[in-house]
Order: sequence, then structure tokens, then C-alpha cells
Amino acid sequence: MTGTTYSGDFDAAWLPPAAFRAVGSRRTLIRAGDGLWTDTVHRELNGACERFGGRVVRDGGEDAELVLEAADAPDDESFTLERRDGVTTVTASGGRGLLYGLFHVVRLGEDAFAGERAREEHRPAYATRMLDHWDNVAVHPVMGQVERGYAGGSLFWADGRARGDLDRVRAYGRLLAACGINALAVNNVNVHATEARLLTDRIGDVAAIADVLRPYGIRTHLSVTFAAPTVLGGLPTADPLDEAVRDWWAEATRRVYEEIGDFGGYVVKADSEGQPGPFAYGRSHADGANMLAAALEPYGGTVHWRAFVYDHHQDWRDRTTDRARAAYDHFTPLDGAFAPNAVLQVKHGPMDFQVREPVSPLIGAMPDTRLAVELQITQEYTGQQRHVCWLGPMWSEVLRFRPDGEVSTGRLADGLVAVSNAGDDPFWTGHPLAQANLYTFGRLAWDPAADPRAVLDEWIALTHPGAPERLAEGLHAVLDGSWATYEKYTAPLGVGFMVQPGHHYGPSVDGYEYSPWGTYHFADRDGVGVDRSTATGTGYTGQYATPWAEVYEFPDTCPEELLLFFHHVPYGHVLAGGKTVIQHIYDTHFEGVEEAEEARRVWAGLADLVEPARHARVAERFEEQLRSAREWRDQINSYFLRKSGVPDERGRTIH
Ligand code: GCV
Repeated sequence: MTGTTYSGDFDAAWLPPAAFRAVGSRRTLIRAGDGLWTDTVHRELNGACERFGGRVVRDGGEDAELVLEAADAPDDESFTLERRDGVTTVTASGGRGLLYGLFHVVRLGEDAFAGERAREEHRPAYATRMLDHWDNVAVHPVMGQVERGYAGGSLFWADGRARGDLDRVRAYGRLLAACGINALAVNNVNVHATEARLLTDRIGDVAAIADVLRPYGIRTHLSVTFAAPTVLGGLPTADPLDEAVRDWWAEATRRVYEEIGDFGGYVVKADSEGQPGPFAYGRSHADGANMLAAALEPYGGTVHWRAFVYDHHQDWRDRTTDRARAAYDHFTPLDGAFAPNAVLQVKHGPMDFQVREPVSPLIGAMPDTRLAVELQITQEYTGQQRHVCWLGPMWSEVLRFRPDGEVSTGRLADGLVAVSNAGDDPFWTGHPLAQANLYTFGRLAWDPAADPRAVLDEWIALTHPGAPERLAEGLHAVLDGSWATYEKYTAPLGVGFMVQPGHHYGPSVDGYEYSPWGTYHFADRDGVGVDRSTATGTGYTGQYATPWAEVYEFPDTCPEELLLFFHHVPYGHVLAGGKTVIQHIYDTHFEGVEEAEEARRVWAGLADLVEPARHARVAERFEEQLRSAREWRDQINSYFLRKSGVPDERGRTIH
């Protein structure tokens, strides 16, 4: 049995004490001045040494096997690692780099102390590696404590108040530092009345969280309502060009920084799904964002302004409006108009975190604007942490995409943000295997070129120190293909949104078909899919640059997995492998369920290697996953059989 990782009320996840065995049994010298992050490193090592018999000193230490040294550039996150003559050395410019260097050595375990190692340089690709929590302070009547939260309550808030349980927040910060996350927004982007006050009279609650996260290199951010000057300040307007409004924000922001000196900044969802915004005053989103940027600028803060702006009161009869076009249409005319400390936060796909979407054409179309790409770790549309669905391969594809079709080097955008999947569940994420998603996000944000399977190896080794090969193989068998499996038994070929309205769990093929949300599949008796071509459709393909505009324009060149996202095709349309679309739908839905059954079988066979509570939790979730997957298979297949009248060529039962 490995991975005995419970510590008190919550799981140790990827930082169980045993993960520190290698560093904790060494003689370590820290050669760095005093500082918050150096102190964190020292504390971590002290704890590990007490457990495993090593020693850590801050000077002397001639016989050290591990040397951690830092100069005085506290904000630099990079570090180097080398091993020569029996000494492993981490060198950083400052304490933050030292912290990441320590966790890197922890990840390497005994390998960090074996043989010689040439000097390696480690530097994060994305300077901002941020989590957004969609946590409400007060329980929302529809969305609950955490909007789209599948891991219990909030880590920060309960029933209208700060939880005060900062031990758990501290443990969370530590986990996040260990996978490289360095920023966090503590409340939902849908800012309701109670949450709005976090900006003003309840800022102390935010400051308390910031104090606990700071030692782990995490800056705290806050979601604010654009209407704050009216709802909190009593002003008659929130017009971003009104002097009194601008003064109000300047003063509110000054007070925030009085409480939180290193406050990261604001996150804003404006003119989106009912949230207030600058359109009400005839102003642009650049006007809105720049007003907040101006308030934050004197203190080095940033406004993350979300680009999730679309018409959610669409008439389904109106074939000219295409929700996928919305962000590009709204924002590209504003390129170059945003302040340097305003970051446009763009969902990775043009719709809304479906299991398969193309990369948003906005990314790459605003060269004079700072962009952050937003991913969704919380599994709103990918099984809600009842289904196992490891999203590493999806994110890796997104992060390797290049708008100009070139080979993927460097970064896709300026920052990376993701909606957290963690809550007060003892396993943090509801489904214990969903921890791998949180870990993978952090690591890919640091190094988007990393092979996601190698990241999974790290997660497995850290979470289950000393695990036999059979456990690692089993976890790979369960996780590696789980996104592809989920895709197979849910909405086919990129068409998306065949979910039950509102909560978005489980199948409902026509659930959004005649709705105002702009999410359609247009299935009829002849075919299915959305014509987004420039020649005959909504023109969405024209939002891409070459080569993607041409690639997506034609069914023959469009990547198969996105076929129905871009094209309406007959059921008899033949795919590259020779199958028709309708047969592909039937086959993938049968296969998806079989793959989920196989994953459940593999998991059952790991019972002797996994803690009973963890094993039981996953096993229980597999029962629900299987029930739900069969429901998906049967509803999707029956729907398309009935629409098309085309029988399954293999004669399987379709209801
Ligand atoms: C926070 C989707 C979700 C909403 C979420 C929204 C957003 O529409 O269903 O719950 O709201 O995205 O990203 O703002």
C-alpha cells in the first residue's frame, strides 16, 4: 500500500510527507538572505529533515549535499540546477526562484542526488499562472457556494462569511506552489451583492487569505463588479469616463493596497451573461478596462478583463448570429486600445469549455493587446468530477496551437488562467483523480512544451511515493485516454452542447437547440453540424489567419474531430478512415462506454495499492460514470438513428 496521504481533514495530494524523503535525509545549506520565500524554503526543509533525519543550516554547512542559494532579486522565479562532485546546487536570483527550485528537487527525489548533472536553467514560460475561483461568499440560490464547483464548498467562504479555516488555505497554497501556480482570484466572476463588498468593507477577509498564500509565492486577485461605484459607492453612474467614477475606483483601489500591499489586481466579467459593463454607458470595453487599469497602475496591479462577451438572448431562428464569432467581433476592433496593465482574458475556445473546440481566433488576432488564455479545470462540461477526465492532452493541444500554423515554440499568450476545481472536499477535488488536472495545469503553465504524460508521471510519483510500477501503469491506463473516452460517448465531432440545460450534466441532445444561448447543432433528417464556413455559413472560419482559415473552411481539410463544429454534413459524409459520420457516431458511442468499463476494471484491480478511502471514492464515481456514459450512448445513438433512419451497420441495439 502506498500513498498514505491524509493529514488531518484533508488529503496531502501531491505533497505527502514521503515525497520529501530524498531532500529530508540530506545535509542542506541555504545560502540566501532573509526573506519571505527563503523562510518558506527553510521551513519546508526543516519539516522534512525532522522527519527523515537530515539537517538544514543557513550558514556553515561545508559538508552539504544540497545547496540552495539565492541573490537578492525577490521576484525572479527562475532557477538553475546542477550537480557536481556530490553536491546538488540550486541557484536562483531570489526567494521565489528558490521556492520553485526546492519543489523541483522534491519532484526529482533521489534522482536529484545521483551522478552528475550539467547546469539546467528553469524559467516559467508564463509569468502569470493563475487560478480563478468561482466561489461565492453567500450561497447562491441556483449556483450554490461554488459556481460550477464539484468538490464540496468553498475553501475560502461559507454561508456568507470567510471560513477562517486558514490551515486548509495554507495547505492549498503549498500544493499550488509545488506545481507552479502564482496567482489566485478568490471569488466568482459573477459578482453578487455580498461578494461585491469584498472590495470595500470586507477587504480584510481577502487580506487574511492573501497573508496565507503569500509565503507560497501566490498573489491574490479579486473579481469585482463593474457596477461597484453605484452599488457600493452610491454614485448615480458607473460610466468609466465619468470623473467621479474614476475617482471612486482610484480611492477604492488605494484602500485595497493599504490592506494588501502586493495585491494582484481585478478580474472583471462585464456585459456578459447579465453582468453590468460599459455598454450601458455607450462606452467600449477598452474604456472600461482602462479605467480599472488606471486605478491599479500606481501600485503595479493588473486588470484581467474577460472577453466572454456574447448575446445570450439570441433568437434561435436567426441564422446570421453565431456565438462563436462574438469575442473576435467585439474585441479585435479594440486592439491597441488597452492599457499596458490590462490583460484580455480569453477562453481557449470560442464557445464555452466544451470537450472539443478549436482554439479561439481571438488568440493571435490582437498583437497589440496583452492576452491571457483561460482554461477550465473544474469539469463543467467534462463530467463534473464524477467522470474521470484528465485534461492534460487537451490543454497541451491548445497550448501548442499557433495561430499562424508555425511550429509551437514559446507561448500562446501572455498569461494563463484556469478556473479551479478545488473545494473543501477532503480530497480537494471531489474525484480524487481530478487532482491530476489541477497539478497538470500548473505544470503546463510553467512549461507548455512538456509532454503531459510526463507531467502525469510526476503527479503519480509524488502522490504515491514508492508506488510499484503496477500502480503507475494502472493510473496511466485509467487517465491517459480518459479525455478521448469522454469525448467518444458525449457530443460527437466537435458539435458540443448536447447537455442538460442549467446544470450541464448528462445528455440532452436538443436541450439548447431552441434556446437563447446560441448553442446549436442543427441536426435534421439529412445531416448535422454548424456551417461556419465563409462561403456558405456564418463566416467564422474567416476570423482565422492562414493557414487555419483555409484548413477549417472545407470539410475535406477540416480536422475530423472538429468537423461538426465547422460544417453541416450529411450523415453519409465519409470520414478519412472510410466510415460515414452516422456510423462514426454509433461506433464511438459504443467504444466510449467500453473504454469506461475497462477503466473501471483496471481501477478495481488496484485496490491493494491504493488507500481504501481513496480507492472507494474513485470506485463509487466509476459507477456513476458508467451509468451516465450508457445514458449518453443510448440517447445520442437513439436520437441520430431516429433522425437519420440509418441503421447501425453492425446491428447493435439502439433504442
Ligand atoms: C461564471 C459558463 C458557465 C457559467 C460561468 C460562465 C463564465 O457560461 O456556465 O457558470 O459563469 O461560463 O465563464 O463566465
